[in-house]
Amino acid sequence: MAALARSVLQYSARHEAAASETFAEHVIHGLGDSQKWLSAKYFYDAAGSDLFEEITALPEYYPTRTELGILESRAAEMSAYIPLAAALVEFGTGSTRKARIIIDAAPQIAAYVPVDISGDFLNEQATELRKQVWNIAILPVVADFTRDFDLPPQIRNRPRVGFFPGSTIGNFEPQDAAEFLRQAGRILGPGATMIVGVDRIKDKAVLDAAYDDAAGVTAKFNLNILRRMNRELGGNFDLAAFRHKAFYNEAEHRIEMHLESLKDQNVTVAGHTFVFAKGETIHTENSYKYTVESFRELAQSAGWRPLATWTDERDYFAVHALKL
Ligand code: AVJ
Repeated sequence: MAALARSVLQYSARHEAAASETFAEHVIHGLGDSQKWLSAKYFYDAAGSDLFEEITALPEYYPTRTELGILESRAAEMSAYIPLAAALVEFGTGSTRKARIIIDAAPQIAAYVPVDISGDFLNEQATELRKQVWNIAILPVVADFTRDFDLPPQIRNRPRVGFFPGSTIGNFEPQDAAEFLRQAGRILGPGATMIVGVDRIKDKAVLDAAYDDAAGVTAKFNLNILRRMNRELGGNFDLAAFRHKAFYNEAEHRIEMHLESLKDQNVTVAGHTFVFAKGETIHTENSYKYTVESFRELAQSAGWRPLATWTDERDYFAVHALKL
């Protein structure tokens, strides 16, 4: 599966992050580039995951509550696209809350396969869910969902429905998003269905505020990556010497998050010293936004046929159903 391994350019901020890189290798690689950068996947240590949870409740951060609203009000319609005795396979399950809405609206689902890299967290979620939903098989898979993984043998003969909510797909470069969708299709198999949540292009002021909230929670979330490097890689970042910067780049249709150095400084991390000029940034995240049409085109380029799209009344977010 060499081609697959090569194709997995997970969460790359600007370039390709080799799938097999360790955190230390990644930091040396990313901070060594002329535009310093880090992969957004490293935000999610325990503190970062808690901060992201806090973000989802912020008044400015509309995606989570908007998507939940779409799922809650349209799940019955989505259910019509889910085959009898299907297995629902969720790519990167931070929480089972969204899948639960689909499962409750689609009693024909016979199995739920949450896939996540964090085994402890996943098993906790599975145990909780088994207490509430006892008529379906809950089969967690501990794996990096951006890489190739095997589905549990128990669902061998079941029709498959992929689920990728949260606009996590926005963290990929568009060509990597297409490659991810292609790979998801290979994992799910012929005839599969896929339900994907995608944040939409909208007014810049709304987007800017969603990623630079008044309470400063997103700033803390962004700066936490420095704290993580200090703790895990023996770094000496001074968190007060960097500031959170987030803006919608209209030409690229993406939110960019950066950490801007407030002075000329040297920082040592992972045994290497990096020079920062005042005003220089580490590019820490891209969050791509799509129109309904541009996402359908992307999906089509990856071999998926658009079946249906559900949105909210403000046209902020879209949930797409696709068929292989
Ligand atoms: C988890 C990738 C969907 O891009 O909106 C939130 C991450 N970053 N605020 C997003 C995030 C800053 C979030 N995703």
